[in-house]
Amino acid sequence: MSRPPAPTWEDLRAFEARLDQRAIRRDGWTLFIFGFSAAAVIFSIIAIGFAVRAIDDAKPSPRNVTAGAAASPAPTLASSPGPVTLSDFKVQPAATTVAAGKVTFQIHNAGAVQHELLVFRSGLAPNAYPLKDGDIDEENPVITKVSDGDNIDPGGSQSRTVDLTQPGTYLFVCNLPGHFKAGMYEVVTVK
Ligand SMILES: [Cu+2]
Repeated sequence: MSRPPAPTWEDLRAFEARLDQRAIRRDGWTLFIFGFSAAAVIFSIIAIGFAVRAIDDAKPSPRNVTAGAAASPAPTLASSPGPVTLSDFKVQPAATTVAAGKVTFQIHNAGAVQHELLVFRSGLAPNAYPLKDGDIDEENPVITKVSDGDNIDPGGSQSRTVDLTQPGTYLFVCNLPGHFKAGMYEVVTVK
């Protein structure tokens, strides 16, 4: 039975050195983990950057829009149906879909005979308008006469202010005998 020899100073120093060695290795491992994490974070940032750029490129940005597309912005409604040209036997407004509003425009008779311009508001189709002796029954309550004016001589013009503030369907028509039947009208939609 012999007791193990008491540790000498050398033994203790060697033990301490081993501890130091282990600490150094642990520090190295920590450093490696830290470095790896940092690299992962940097890589993620770069990846996100590329993703954002890919999304940006996919979006229609000004530099991706062709000159032709840029030159044609979203269509806006015309503010007036005029000028309106009357002829034998047509009514031709400059625009058939217009924004609501009170408008003043010129009417020109380019035909060889007298014409007029009447404006009615109604949800009825032109061929469903009430008739009297083959022409539109102007005072019939199912339609609303919005505007009337003097007959216009061939080559003549007239300025007219029409209240188109109420959205709906309007009939621009010449109701001189037989002219409506001859097709002298045009539907104008007010939005
Ligand atoms: Cu006419």
